[in-house]
Amino acid sequence: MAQISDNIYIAIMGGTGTGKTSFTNLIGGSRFLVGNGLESCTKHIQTHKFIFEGHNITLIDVPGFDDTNESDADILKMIADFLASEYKAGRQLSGIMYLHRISDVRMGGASKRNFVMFEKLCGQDAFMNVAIVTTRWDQEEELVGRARLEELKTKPQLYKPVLDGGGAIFRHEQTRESAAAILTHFIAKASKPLLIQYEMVEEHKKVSETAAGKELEQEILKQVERHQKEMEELLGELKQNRDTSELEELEAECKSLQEQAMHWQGEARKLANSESTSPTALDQDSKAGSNSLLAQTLHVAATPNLLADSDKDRDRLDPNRERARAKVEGAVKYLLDMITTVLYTVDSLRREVVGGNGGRDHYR
Ligand SMILES: Nc1nc2c(ncn2[C@@H]2O[C@H](COP(=O)(O)OP(=O)(O)OP(=O)(O)O)[C@@H](O)[C@H]2O)c(=O)[nH]1
Ligand SMILES: [Mg+2]
Repeated sequence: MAQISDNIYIAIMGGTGTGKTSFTNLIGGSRFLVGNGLESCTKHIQTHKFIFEGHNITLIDVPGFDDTNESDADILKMIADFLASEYKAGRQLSGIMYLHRISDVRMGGASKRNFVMFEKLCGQDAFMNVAIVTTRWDQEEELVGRARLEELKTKPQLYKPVLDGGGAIFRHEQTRESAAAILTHFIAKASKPLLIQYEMVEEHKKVSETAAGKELEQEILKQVERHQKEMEELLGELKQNRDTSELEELEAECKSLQEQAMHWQGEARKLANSESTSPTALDQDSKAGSNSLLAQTLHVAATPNLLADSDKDRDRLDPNRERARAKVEGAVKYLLDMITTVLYTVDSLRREVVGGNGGRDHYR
């Protein structure tokens, strides 16, 4: 019988539905639930230990960031805490797999964002322990798949930096053999801490102060600014053409934007205060029973320094972090103010219609 010689820890990351859990089930014999729809399936980190060619292997199945229903801040906190405690316990990673569906026509939006977060979690020094693993070859024509693989390998905005940093790329055919080749690759590797492990354990940083935390904060700001632009356009249209035929539609759009603003506000707040997940002002407001959209928006916009209130360790923050945080806070507030302005305008237009001017679609 082969001798069990060592403990090897390998994390599996990547977007939802890329086959992370399927990989663990295939090579490790686990029976974890795999997804069968568009919704992400694995919500929590799950580990599976087994013996492979005389080695004690632990595969760590890590949820991705690209699920719209989940909070990225919560996922980051979960991953960061897990990796930090593994590092403290002396369980260092020998490898990190990043799964990618070769059948994906483009790598945009959520996939790109997920990969950027992955890069920030790992840090360049750990790239040599990364393996990009392409899946779903059965769903793509061979030649198309090969051309796409070439693009993934050579484009600087795709996987080139990881490969240049010493990372490997594998083709996983959903067979035991291809999975075994990947594990064998890692067995020979010396373990290496990830950037986030170093930042959290050695540098005692909070999640929001890590490279991944800052990246998420930038992403929140980007999203809020995108919504501000949408709101500006809406406001512009409303001022130019006081069209009363689409008030319902406009209000629905405001509601959707308000929900988005609340989501990002909640994300920023969770990230800023990663020790607790206190409810957003909207949560509190709806619990208070107020159901008017305008009343809710006014209430939340008027809540001062939402992020600052929730931060118990403010003294420890450096001025740059303070500035970045204040910028997100200000951007959310500005967006809420714009929503309020549109809702006021909608309200006054509606009153004019009810007051006797109704029936005409356009009027000044
Ligand atoms: N055709 C095909 N299907 C695959 C392949 N790999 C995984 N799948 C299927 O894709 C679906 C999602 O696979 P999972 O293993 O659950 O993916 P995951 O990355 O764990 O997804 P989340 O837990 O949602 O993040 C399942 O129905 C799998 O059977 C593959 O190479 N080819
Ligand atoms: Mg899964």
